[in-house]
Amino acid sequence: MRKIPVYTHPAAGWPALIASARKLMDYKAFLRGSISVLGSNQPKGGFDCPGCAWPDHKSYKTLDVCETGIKVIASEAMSTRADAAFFAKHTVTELQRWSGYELEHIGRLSEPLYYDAAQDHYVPISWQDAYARIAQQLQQLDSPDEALFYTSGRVTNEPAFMYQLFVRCFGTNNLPDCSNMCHEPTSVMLGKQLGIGKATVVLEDFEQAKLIIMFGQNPATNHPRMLEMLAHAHKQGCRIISVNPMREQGLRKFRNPQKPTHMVAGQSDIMVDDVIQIQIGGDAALLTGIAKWLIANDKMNNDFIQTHTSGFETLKQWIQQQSWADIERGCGIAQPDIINLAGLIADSPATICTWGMGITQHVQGDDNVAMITNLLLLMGMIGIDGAGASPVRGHSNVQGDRTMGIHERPKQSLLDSIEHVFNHPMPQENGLDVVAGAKAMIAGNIKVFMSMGGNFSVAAPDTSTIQQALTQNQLNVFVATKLNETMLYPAKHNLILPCIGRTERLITAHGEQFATIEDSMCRIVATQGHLKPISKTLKSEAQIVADIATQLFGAESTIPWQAMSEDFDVTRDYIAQAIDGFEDFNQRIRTAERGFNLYHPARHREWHTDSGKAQFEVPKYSITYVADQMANDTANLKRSLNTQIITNQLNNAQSHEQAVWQLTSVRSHDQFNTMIFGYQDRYRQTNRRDVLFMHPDEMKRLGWQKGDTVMVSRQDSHNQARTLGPLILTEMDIAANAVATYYPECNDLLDLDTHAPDSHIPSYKSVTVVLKRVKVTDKLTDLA
Ligand SMILES: Nc1nc2c(c(=O)[nH]1)N[C@H]1C(S)=C(S)[C@@H](COP(=O)(O)OP(=O)(O)OC[C@H]3O[C@@H](n4cnc5c(=O)[nH]c(N)nc54)[C@H](O)[C@@H]3O)O[C@H]1N2
Ligand SMILES: Nc1nc2c(c(=O)[nH]1)N[C@H]1C(S)=C(S)[C@@H](COP(=O)(O)OP(=O)(O)OC[C@H]3O[C@@H](n4cnc5c(=O)[nH]c(N)nc54)[C@H](O)[C@@H]3O)O[C@H]1N2
Ligand SMILES: [Mo]
Repeated sequence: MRKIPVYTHPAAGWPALIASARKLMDYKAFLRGSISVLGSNQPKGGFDCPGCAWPDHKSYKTLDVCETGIKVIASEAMSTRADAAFFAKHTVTELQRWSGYELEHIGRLSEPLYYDAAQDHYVPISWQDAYARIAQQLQQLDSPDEALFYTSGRVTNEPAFMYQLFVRCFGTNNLPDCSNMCHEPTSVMLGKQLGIGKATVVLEDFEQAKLIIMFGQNPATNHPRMLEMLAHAHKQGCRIISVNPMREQGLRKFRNPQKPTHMVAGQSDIMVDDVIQIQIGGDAALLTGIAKWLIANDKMNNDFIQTHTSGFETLKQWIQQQSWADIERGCGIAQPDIINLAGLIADSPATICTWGMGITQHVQGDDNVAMITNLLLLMGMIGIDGAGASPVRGHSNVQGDRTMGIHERPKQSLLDSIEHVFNHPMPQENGLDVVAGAKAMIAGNIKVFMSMGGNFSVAAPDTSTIQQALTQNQLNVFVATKLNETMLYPAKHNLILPCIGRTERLITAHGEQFATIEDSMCRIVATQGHLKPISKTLKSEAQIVADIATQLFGAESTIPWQAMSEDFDVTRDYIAQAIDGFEDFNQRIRTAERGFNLYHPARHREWHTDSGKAQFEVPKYSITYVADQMANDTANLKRSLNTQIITNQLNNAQSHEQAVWQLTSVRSHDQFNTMIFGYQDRYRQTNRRDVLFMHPDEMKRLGWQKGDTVMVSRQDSHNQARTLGPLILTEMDIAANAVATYYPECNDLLDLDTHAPDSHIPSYKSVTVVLKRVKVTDKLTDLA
């Protein structure tokens, strides 16, 4: 039997609020008034919470804010500044040794900075000089394709639209963004299969669903506002199943901070009926098993398949060829349990599948999304109330940035439309995404790197190699609110341009501006900050883009860059002309109560696909891909990674398979991506980040104990050994042969060549590793 100390307190509820309060106290000296928190996700004039992309509650009557939101807001709203005095005190080489936590707490960037290599310090520079340097370097390039323009999903629609326009007018589609590391398989596969790469559900569907299956998602930590919806659905009799190698404790029970009675009486709602504790990377195999049973027992929606889909026969044949033995081996779940789940799906009149990074961040990420979509199509679960596909996006405007044209592989129709509206030629060649862009930089083919938010090198695999490559560039430009590691590997010319954040007021010559975002369910809402900007020197992202464009293109430019940055209505009028679905944008955003929904053709069973129908897709990889990989790697590792570590491990293990593990990476409660707020992960009961989660039964099998120190090694795609550690062994109810650690510290273990074929998403959630137990002395000594 599995004995695991479980976190018994409900998610959210008092412990969450106390933790937030403590967080607020930590930040108290820095937090500029509770007004920022109170203003978020509120009916009128508030700002959209930068915490995540989950939609606001439809009533907007309650204060829709959560622990994650409070931390993210506090991080931006702190009044400590990383100003010129701070940078005069610390060299860049010294700052390279600071942890993510330390960098997070130095405060807000407050003036433009230039890297002075002679002194190894960041020093102030005027905005005008900064722009002049940028324009000069961009003009010197042999080709616009030698520049790479990254975007992180915090950027609101209006500046995002201006940024992609600027980049394309400059002449390249090199617009990688954090989506490339996040929901790219979703955008690619839903696009291919349904004709649109976005969720088919709206929030109201969760009230009518009878079955919700959550694949590879941990909402208690990452989308806490989703819990209320789940608890509500559950109360209405909806079954909720989580498919996850981990039994995430935060999902067990939920106490609603919005309900005083709940809190005082100590009541809680149960949220998850069952956890399917799948092998890492086993989702496509599980979904194949489910489909196999549904087809064999004729439980599909034949009318829907007939009328609306294409490719069913091919998929059916492929599914029939998959054996139950392979299915079980591929996902680690026994046939009767798979059939049980298939039975629930067959009986449910309204099923929603939600998914997160546990589905997308694999070599088979595209296949995983395809198999979820196949399942929904088999059952006709798209285009009816209470059912559909619900990818849950991370960054608050990652979906909107894409809609605005931040895309390295833009649709021809988008390019044509922008070209027509601005009467300016657009580059026609596809650009570089994160993986291809990072590789081009490492190969020396990129000379200029510009980053609109984000922490490129730390978020991507091969962190150190990218950081070295950054130092070889001619120019790096960072538009940001906070200092991070990527800015500490300066190019020949290196600039930090501090910008106004989402919580702050944006006042231009045309008065106070509001911006817009698109949530995970295609709703466009307004966002307007309340706080006085941390420094008078800050500029808005839109202003920075406009100024660089003006400097670079000069008076010849026919595009009114400055007018767009000063009056977002002007920008919105252009968006209305250039981007589908934004007709009468200015009027609709003002008159609609809390925004409007973009038209979603697949929701109305209109299929804008190649075949004109919804498309079944056969997976590209074998459903035993991960299991085979582990078996092969055992042999390969023994042969080519002929180190003490591996040989000892293999000799000690009872069988080769037991020596090899599948490693996944997860987020904690006290971080937002690469921004590390603290070291607590309440639901997982740990207060450090250098941990390796493993099941206690597995520790016993190895004769290891919690608290032991381990090194994690793998062989990368160039047969080179990579090692991470020392990490502290920590108990977790996680599948056998699976281990987990925190993102982003593990990203040097991962490489840019291990990614999905179409979407190019890095395999952050599954790599084969071997473990070595060590004793921590001056030099780590082998204990195995
Ligand atoms: N507090 C907080 N909130 C955040 C963020 C944050 O860093 N902190 N980041 C934001 C962003 S950008 C994003 S994209 C979202 C991410 O939100 P999630 O998608 O919830 O992110 P993760 O924590 O990376 O992983 C989710 C789950 O995948 C599971 N998993 C791992 N491997 C597999 C597998 O092979 N199969 C299955 N089925 N499950 C697997 C893990 O156990 C984990 O529970 O959160 C957003 N919200
Ligand atoms: N191993 C592993 N790696 C992963 C993942 C994983 O699960 N495992 N997840 C991946 C995912 S899902 C994502 S989305 C990426 C995240 O990748 P990124 O989006 O690149 O990373 P963030 O940490 O969100 O970026 C934080 C920085 O953004 C800047 N910033 C914050 N707010 C603003 C703003 O309003 N404006 C501007 N201009 N800048 C701002 C600050 O300087 C801050 O340091 O990481 C990916 N990497
Ligand atoms: Mo993300």
